[in-house]
Order: sequence, then structure tokens, then C-alpha cells
Amino acid sequence: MSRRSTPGLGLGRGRVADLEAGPALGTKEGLVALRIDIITIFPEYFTMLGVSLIGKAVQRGDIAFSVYDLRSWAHDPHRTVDDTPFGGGPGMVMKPEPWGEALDAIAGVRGAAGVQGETGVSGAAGVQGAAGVRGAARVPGEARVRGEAGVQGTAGGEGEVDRDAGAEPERLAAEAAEAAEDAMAAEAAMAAEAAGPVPQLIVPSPAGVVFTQAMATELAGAGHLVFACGRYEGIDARVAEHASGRMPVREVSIGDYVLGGGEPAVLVMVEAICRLLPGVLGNAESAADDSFGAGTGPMRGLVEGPVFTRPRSWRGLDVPPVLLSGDHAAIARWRRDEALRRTARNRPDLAARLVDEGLDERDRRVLSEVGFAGTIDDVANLTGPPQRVRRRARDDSKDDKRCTPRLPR
Ligand code: 6GU
Repeated sequence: MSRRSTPGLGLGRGRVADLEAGPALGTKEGLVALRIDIITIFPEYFTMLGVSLIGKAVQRGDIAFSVYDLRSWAHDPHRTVDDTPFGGGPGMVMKPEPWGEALDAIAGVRGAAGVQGETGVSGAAGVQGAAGVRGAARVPGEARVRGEAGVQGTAGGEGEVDRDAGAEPERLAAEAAEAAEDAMAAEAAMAAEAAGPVPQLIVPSPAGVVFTQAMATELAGAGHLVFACGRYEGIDARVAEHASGRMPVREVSIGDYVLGGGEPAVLVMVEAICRLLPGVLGNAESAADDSFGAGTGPMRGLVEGPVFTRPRSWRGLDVPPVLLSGDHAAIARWRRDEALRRTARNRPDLAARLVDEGLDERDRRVLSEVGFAGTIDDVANLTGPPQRVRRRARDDSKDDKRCTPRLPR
């Protein structure tokens, strides 16, 4: 098998060994919240996955990364992965054959030969060791099936036999059949779990759908992601088409600009996805309060406002007194005001959506002060360039001696 993971990736000692032995499915107590496979012609690009909070999650075994060199699946002496585009035009296109082989090996027939098969021993051990926990975390249905079959199906059945022996043979037969069915369901659930979740293929591309916080949240629950990093003018379109016959495939862009390849986009997406996994962020609440977070709280739909720490006064700039007041309601209101101002100023597209979100009187006043009155009429105005959003001098309040940094606009 020509797969080659990259030695020396800074993914933590254990993980390097796991990478070399095969994808780390179910290693370390069998608890892997998310398996991420990355296929690239620049494996070194991903050494930084070993640092920061994500590196720690990898070391704990919560996330398993495997990075694959696409050229391992190119068989000519030069390990060619690109060719000229049919129909002419500039640049080069990535050939389908190495991609096809790579995806067969990494995300091929689930639980069968290929890369997943290689993990048979450690994978099976890991899955059994933590079957209940993994099932409960990711697939509630599976966990329930196993629990009922294993515990009630046997223990409960025996109890009935003792009490009603000979009385109702039909009922006993029905119970036995039910127990057998439960056992089969449990076995099927175990087999599905041993195979792991269906992988999702993500193909980074400036032509893809735009990556959002909502998508990050969705992908954090996917269990297994495969990123296919294209270079040049992209990957022969038949690769995604063929892969979509066996797994969900998405082309995803991280914004309206063009990168030289998918690698930096994958780092961005991986960071956004992995910090949402349980235990990766220090403070579980911080993800919900994020800009774009799915929280239902007062910051929904807004970008975050400014933050401050000690010292209270720095280079003649004071921390807004309200933050020192201990008045939690006033602080929450101030934070919402600031978030509204910043959203209107920096993200008129988001501000335009706020008109549907139930703005109160104060919200409307705050928005009008930055040139947005919070009515549907303003939506048209706000779709223009940012300089069309006026900012008026504020006479906000006595207690609010402002020192919010003003960036040049
Ligand atoms: Cl995902 N890939 C490339 N090459 N360029 C991009 C991008 C992705 N997202 C924005 N620009």
C-alpha cells in the first residue's frame, strides 16, 4: 500500500506513531470525537496542527488527524499529479487517478480493506472499549439499541422464565425472538460503529459554498471528515462526482478571494471546527457567545464588541466605567450596544438581517447613531460600501467615558 503519512508532523509523539501505523481511529481509550484525514501535496503545511488547543486535543485523543501525501498515489517516476486542461486555458488541473486511489484507500468501502482495514486491531479494541460512550455521544440511537439488547434482553428475559415457566410458551417464544432481534441489532450497531461514521468529503475551492459558523458546527458533529486539498486550477471534476456516489461531498470556500491552494483554507476550517468539540475550548460557554455563534442570547446575530482587561487606565485610555460597576444588567446592555454598533459599522450585511430579529427601542437608537435606523428601508442602504454607513458623534451617557479604539475607516 502506497499510503505515506508524514513523519515529523508536530502532532504529539503518540500521534506521530499512530499516523505511521494508520489512522488513529479509536486510539487512547477509544474516544475520538472527530477523525480528520487531509490529502495534500504539501503535508508539511499541517505541522501546526500540533500546537495550541487543537494539539492538546490531539494528545488527549479527542481528535485524530492523518495527513496524506497525494503523490504517494502517483505512480510515474516524477509522481505527477497535474496535467493541462481539456478545452485549453491557463494553468494546470489535478489528475483524477491519484485522487481516486487516495480516496479509495482513505474513505473507501467502510470497514473493509484499505486504510481502515489496517486499523482493524487497534480500531476494534478502541471501539469495544468505549462503545457505549462513543455511541452515546454521537449516535444516540445506536447506544439505545445496544443498551436494551445487552441488559434487558438477557437479564429481563431470564427473570420472566423463572416466574412463568411453562405457563405461556408462546409469549416466551416471542420474547426469545425479540431478544434475538435485539442481539442482531446490537451486533449491527457494533459493526456500524467499528466501521466508523460515514466520512464527509470537503473539497476546498474558491468556487465552493461559503464556510460559516453554522457549517463549522455541523461538521464538528460529523465524526469523520476528509479534506482534499487542490492546487493549481483545481481537481478534475470527476473526482468529486465519483466520490459523491459513496459519501457526502461539499465544495467549500472560506471567502471571496483566491488562495494558491486549499491548504490554508483547510487549516482555517479545521481550527473553526475543532474548537467546537467538547473539551477543546477552555470555557464551554465561549463558543456560544462567539461572533456568529448559534447562541440564543442577547448577542445572537451580532459580532462581538470590544473587550478590556487590566490596567484600568493605559496610555491615557480608561476602561469604560460601566464594566467596573458590578451592575450586570448595565454591563449586558452596554455589551449589546457595542455589539450592535460594531455589527452595523463592520458588517452591514449582518445588521440588515437584524431587522427581523426583534430589535427593541434602545437597539434602534443605538443603530440609528451609526447611520442605521433598523428599518427594512435601511437594508438597501446597507448593501453599499462601508463608507456609506455614517457614524455620528455620540453623547451617549455620563457614565460611559468611551475609549473604544477607533480604527481608520
Ligand atoms: Cl477553500 N481554496 C482556494 N484555493 N482559494 C480560496 C478558498 C479555498 N476559499 C477562498 N479562496
